[in-house]
Amino acid sequence: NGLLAGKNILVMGVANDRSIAWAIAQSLAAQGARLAFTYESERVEERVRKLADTIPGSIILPCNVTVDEEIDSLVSQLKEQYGVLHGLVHSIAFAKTEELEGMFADTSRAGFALAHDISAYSLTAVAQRVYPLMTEGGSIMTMTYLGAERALRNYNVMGVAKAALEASVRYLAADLGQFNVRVNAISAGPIRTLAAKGIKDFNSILRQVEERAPLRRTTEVAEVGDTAMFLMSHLSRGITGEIIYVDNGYNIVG
Ligand code: 0WD
Repeated sequence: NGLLAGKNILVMGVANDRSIAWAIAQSLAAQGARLAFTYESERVEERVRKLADTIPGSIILPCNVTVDEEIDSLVSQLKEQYGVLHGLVHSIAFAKTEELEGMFADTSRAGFALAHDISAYSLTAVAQRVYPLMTEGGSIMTMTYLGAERALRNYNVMGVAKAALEASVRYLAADLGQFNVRVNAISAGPIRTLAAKGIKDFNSILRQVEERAPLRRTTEVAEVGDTAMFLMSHLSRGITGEIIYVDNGYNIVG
């Protein structure tokens, strides 16, 4: 039962119970989706397994997105277990903390490459391998932030990587539409997670949102989860290549 009954969805990017991917998983599970979670390394395996165990019928598989062979083996296991895949939730990003303060102008070649590899290219690396499993049509989504469009203090190289990610969403949507696969992104307002810890002055960013966002509050993860559920469902069938803001309106006033 539910809007996602009978759908198999891959969720990448759960690190702990505060992760946006975890809130998305809750919303998807509530609508009857069958979920496969990935974990980046043994370091987080136990934590992800414990979380996944709370959602009956879900499975967990390893995948560090910087390694092509790991994505290949993920996809072959999904093919074996599910046959057909209906959705992909990509909620992964990384940059070295030293690149997330001071001037963007100081970004190193290695820091730039790493941030783009994990935060932008990984969407394409996974999408190019999973869309052939989406034989009944599919929905792919990723997570982005306003720093893709505006030069926000301290967001630096991650903003440049998010701009590449958002452009990737449009190009992937253009390519995969012929296979009835949609590709979109959610641009979320700031949420206190592990990844957010890396961003300097995060508290003042939250305060600014509370003061200026039209709805006068910060974004709750469940708001992102429910929009992700909509994007994974038939309800959003006419939407592809879009960046959808779930930020209580902050981007329109900034
Ligand atoms: O305010 C926020 N928290 C916002 C986050 C606002 C708008 C967008 N986002 C985005 C982030 O940029 C990211 O794309 O949402 C996505 C999810 O972020 P999150 O939920 O805030 O952060 P977190 O719980 O840390 O999940 C990101 C995870 C990694 O966690 P850690 O903290 O261990 O790096 O991405 C995963 C990992 O689980 N990840 C990887 N997965 C596979 N392979 C890799 C990798 N190489 N690197 C990081």
